[in-house]
Amino acid sequence: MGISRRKFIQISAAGGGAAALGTGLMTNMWGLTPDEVSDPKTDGDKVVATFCEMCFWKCGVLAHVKDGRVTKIVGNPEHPLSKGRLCPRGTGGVGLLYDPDRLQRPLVRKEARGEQVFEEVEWDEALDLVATKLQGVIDQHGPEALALFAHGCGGSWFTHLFKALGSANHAGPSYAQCRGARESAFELTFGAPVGSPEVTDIENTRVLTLIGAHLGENMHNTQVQELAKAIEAGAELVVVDPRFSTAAGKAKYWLPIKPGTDTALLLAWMHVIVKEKLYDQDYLERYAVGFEQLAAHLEDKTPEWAFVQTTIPVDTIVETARFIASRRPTSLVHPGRRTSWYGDDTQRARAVAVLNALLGNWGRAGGFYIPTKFKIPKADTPAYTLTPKTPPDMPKGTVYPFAGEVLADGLRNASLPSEPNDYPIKAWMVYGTNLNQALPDKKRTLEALQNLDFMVAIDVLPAEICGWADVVLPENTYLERYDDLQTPGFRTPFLSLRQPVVDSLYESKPGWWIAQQLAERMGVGEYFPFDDVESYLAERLEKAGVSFEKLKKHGVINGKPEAINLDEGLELTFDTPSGKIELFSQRMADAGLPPLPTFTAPDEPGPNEFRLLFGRTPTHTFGRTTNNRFLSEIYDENVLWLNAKVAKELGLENGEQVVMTNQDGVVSLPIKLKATQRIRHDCAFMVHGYGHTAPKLAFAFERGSCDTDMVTKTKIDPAMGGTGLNVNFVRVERWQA
Ligand SMILES: Nc1nc2c(c(=O)[nH]1)N[C@H]1C(S)=C(S)[C@@H](COP(=O)(O)OP(=O)(O)OC[C@H]3O[C@@H](n4cnc5c(=O)[nH]c(N)nc54)[C@H](O)[C@@H]3O)O[C@H]1N2
Ligand SMILES: Nc1nc2c(c(=O)[nH]1)N[C@H]1C(S)=C(S)[C@@H](COP(=O)(O)OP(=O)(O)OC[C@H]3O[C@@H](n4cnc5c(=O)[nH]c(N)nc54)[C@H](O)[C@@H]3O)O[C@H]1N2
Ligand code: SF4
Ligand SMILES: [Mo]
Repeated sequence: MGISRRKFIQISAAGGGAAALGTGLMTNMWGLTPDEVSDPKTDGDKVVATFCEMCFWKCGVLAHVKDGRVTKIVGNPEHPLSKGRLCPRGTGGVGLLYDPDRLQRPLVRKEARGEQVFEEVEWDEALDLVATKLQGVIDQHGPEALALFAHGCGGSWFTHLFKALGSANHAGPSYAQCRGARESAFELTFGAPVGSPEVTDIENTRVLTLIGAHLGENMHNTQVQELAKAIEAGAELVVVDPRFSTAAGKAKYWLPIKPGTDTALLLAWMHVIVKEKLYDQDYLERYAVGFEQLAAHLEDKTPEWAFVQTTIPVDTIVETARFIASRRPTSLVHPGRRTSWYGDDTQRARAVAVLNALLGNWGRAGGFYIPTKFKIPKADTPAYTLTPKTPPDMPKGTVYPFAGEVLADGLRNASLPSEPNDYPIKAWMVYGTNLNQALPDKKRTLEALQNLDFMVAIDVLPAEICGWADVVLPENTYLERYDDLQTPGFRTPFLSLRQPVVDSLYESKPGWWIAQQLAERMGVGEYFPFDDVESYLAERLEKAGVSFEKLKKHGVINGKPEAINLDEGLELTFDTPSGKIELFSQRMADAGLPPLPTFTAPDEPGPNEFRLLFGRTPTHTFGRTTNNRFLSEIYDENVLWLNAKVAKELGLENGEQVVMTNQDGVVSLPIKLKATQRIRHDCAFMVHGYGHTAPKLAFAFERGSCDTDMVTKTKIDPAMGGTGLNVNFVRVERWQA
């Protein structure tokens, strides 16, 4: 029996309301009418170098401007992350700048929270209100009752503000919901995180093993360019994925593993490599500790044992283990990025780290490089004087011994009146993160939102999170503002600048200005001691002896390359307690956790249930671009992948609308079925970021379906508190309108 949409709306907890979100949003001067859209080949009379924020990779771009409008965005050839090329989303930044649904003026809530009825106000009124409300919470409960959720490089202004106010509660979904487990595992093993950009030397590798990391769909520009180069130079791929991904299409081996069993495969690979002595003995003797314990631990992790867990045939396990070892050290097992999968993710990521160590590739060409960084002194701002109190289950605390950052879901949970909290959080500031789609367990997010004393959202679009705010502040898009200087660790040191390409549209304002205005109103103005951001940046650049004018012109300043691996003469050091690579982790043992990578079997789906998996499409970033008309010309709605044979057994046709019901009875928005042989029989797959319920996202509203609706269950990683998201099961049925 199918399930109707009417039923969905009753079940859905999301505030529906068709009420207007500010009247100003109804009319706008930048509708994407054909005569206003430039031919994408139109050169500008002015070209401005800045960097992209369509995702978090920060590629250098050149924006062409004609008659005050951006006509096209291309890659900056001087910028090491883009090398003159962009991914589709980078090119599609114009569609964000001129999105007709953009937030235009500050909004203040008029009716009950979540009803989405707002009134436009002047900036002064909005800022006064935010400052008064946040100060009220501080006065009554202390600064630890404030939480900042932020994602994106403009978030740094608000983190600074929060530190000045004495709150340590800053988190983004990019840790516990994303790469946290990987970072903890690599820290524990090599004494350093993988970081972003990942320190993977893909370009020089000759065997690249991808464990789920779906490069090519996961479109991080530099990595994909390097992958293309490596393949051209003869590199071969081993792709482990329950789904025949784009990368699997280029692979020598595709291993359609049973989801959640990768650690068993990794252990069996290591079993073969150790048994057959295919590892790098010299490297391990010199740089690693714990080999004996590892070898003993691997004794019974045979390919036969792993076959039962993974469904990968014994011969294939042995053959791929030998193949991976055959090209060491130019053999790289990619650490992945979103590792928030099954709740035992630090163990899996440790297995990946230890396998890489056996291949002797850390600090070697074709493996992992040791990043270098451009050093820029900080501006003269006062030291933070308040020592923030921190709840134990959030930052580097006692509950999750290896949590390197605050957990975003931890801050949310500490805001729930229904759960006992030593540190109840009373007010949120949400910058550039749509928590309704980014955090698992939406019901809890909504409960927290409904019970806050105050919530302010700073965004560029009327996303779901804005509908729950008391005040909504419209930020400039990245093409209209300055942000702080960027100096990420990379192969070569570089410094890049974000600067405005065109004037601010509407009444939107840059983040630095919003943070400064709030700081002044809340008595911490001395932390933003500059008239405008240009003088702040000029001060930092002057201290570093870098010309601001030159940086403005080029968008990037490249430093002198330094040695980044052994092959270039670098000496390797490891910031671990032993000073070596820790195959056996005494720190894990001391924390009562398995010191050698350990496999835990995943729960099994029930009859007619499929494990719900999700990922990316090259043309979109999460839910933040799904309202972008330009990018949606290419991909405008997600689909649900289901094995073709299984679909047939269920009587479902390719292309028809279906709905999912998860293990907790939650029903999804309808979604088109993609019946395909490219996925195993026991799982379903969809692209994240669709199924928006914010009515003012006029294009994306109810387009496709939202994976987060189905993620009502998580498994928590005991090492670092990450939320395993791939632990939900769905049934799939025909949708009846
Ligand atoms: N179910 C599920 N959950 C997930 C994931 C998943 O695949 N499935 N992925 C996880 C991962 S890997 C990550 S990293 C996180 C990502 O989580 P988020 O970073 O929260 O991603 P988005 O949901 O796209 O929300 C971004 C918000 O920022 C706004 N925005 C865009 N540009 C700007 C800007 O310049 N300034 C301001 N102020 N706002 C801006 C957008 O309008 C949008 O509201 O989600 C995690 N959560
Ligand atoms: N175009 C685009 N690119 C992006 C992003 C984006 O939004 N859009 N987001 C960026 C960000 S912040 C992140 S974190 C990354 C996320 O990109 P990844 O780190 O690559 O993402 P995941 O969501 O972990 O992986 C999804 C893949 O893992 C497979 N998979 C699922 N379960 C299992 C399993 O149990 N075992 C194995 N072996 N495979 C499995 C899925 O079939 C899918 O192919 O992408 C980045 N790049
Ligand atoms: S990878 Fe694409 S979206 Fe991300 S910063 Fe680079 S060009 Fe922009
Ligand atoms: Mo992520």
